[in-house]
Amino acid sequence: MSADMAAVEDHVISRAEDGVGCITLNRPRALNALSADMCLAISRALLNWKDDGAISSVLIEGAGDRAFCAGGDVRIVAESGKGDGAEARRFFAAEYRMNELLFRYPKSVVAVMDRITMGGGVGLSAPARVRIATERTVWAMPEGDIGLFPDIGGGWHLSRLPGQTGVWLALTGARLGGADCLELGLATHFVPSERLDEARALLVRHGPDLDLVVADPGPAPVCAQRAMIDRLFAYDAVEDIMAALAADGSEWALAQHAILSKKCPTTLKVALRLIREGALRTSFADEMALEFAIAVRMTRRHDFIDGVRAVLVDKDNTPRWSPARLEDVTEGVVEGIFSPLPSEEAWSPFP
Ligand code: QUE
Repeated sequence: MSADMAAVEDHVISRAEDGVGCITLNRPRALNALSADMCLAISRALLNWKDDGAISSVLIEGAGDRAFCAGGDVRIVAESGKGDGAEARRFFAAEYRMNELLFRYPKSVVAVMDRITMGGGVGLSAPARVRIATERTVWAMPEGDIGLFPDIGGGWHLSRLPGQTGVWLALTGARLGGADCLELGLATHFVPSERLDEARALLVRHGPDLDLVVADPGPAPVCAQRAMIDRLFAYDAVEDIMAALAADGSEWALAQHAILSKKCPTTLKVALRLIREGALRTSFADEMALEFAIAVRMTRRHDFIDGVRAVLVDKDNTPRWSPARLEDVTEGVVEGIFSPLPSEEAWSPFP
């Protein structure tokens, strides 16, 4: 085995433990952010266990004490986007194939959404049958900060959340805690982090029945905002949402307006259209094929290159969006980003 292979294998640990296939994202210094090779390693384990009679369920968790999974290796994707984009395509193809495999996986998958669960981490957890949040969960779709878009099936998952909460989360990048995740259905169970070891032991011995370790997370802050979210984010044009927030004038609405004013304008329009269209879609594989086309376009645009520079490389947090104003993101630009790829470049799921 080459040194490179060993390093990649180390970033994903997979092992069978008493009938449970355990996958650990093991790249804690990068907040367990996914690389193409990590997605391939996870997929290989899932495919091996799919028809293995000795494996009844799969557990996915993150190593270290900071994150389940903070997203994808977007620095490498941005480097690729400056050039021929080949590595960016390899990354998204592998990540979305893994997402789609999880979505239709025939066995129970359990995702432990302890601590940071963002972007790629949402893609790993949202399709899982059992989604465990804790009091340390920090959930978000923050792609508007870097000129990307809420991918990993965001058009599907976010459009199926209650009311307009998916639109609010996609556009503002709002962070949710464990109680909010349970309230919105992003999590199916709330388990105090001190009981995660017990939860793990229960899974191995009894399958995914966690009644003995769940707890009441207390009030979900999002509940107090639901009426405003559902009223002010109900539009089909980002400009209309901005106008509604400004006209409302409440402290909360103006805070959302200020947040949206800093996000990548093209991301905002792409995200809203993706969610409105995603609500009507009937095939998750179709969703991922569209998101792959969008990802190929978005990662070659100036906004993504400069967004990654500003947030993750130089850390000055001042990306220069182009277009800088919502009204200059024309229907034609968005249409081009959404247009299907030529068939020889199109994404396809695992057979
Ligand atoms: C917005 C994002 C991402 C982000 C920060 C944002 C994102 C992402 C990462 C990330 C985090 C840790 C890593 C890494 C990437 O940060 O998508 O490689 O080690 O993947 O404000 O969309």
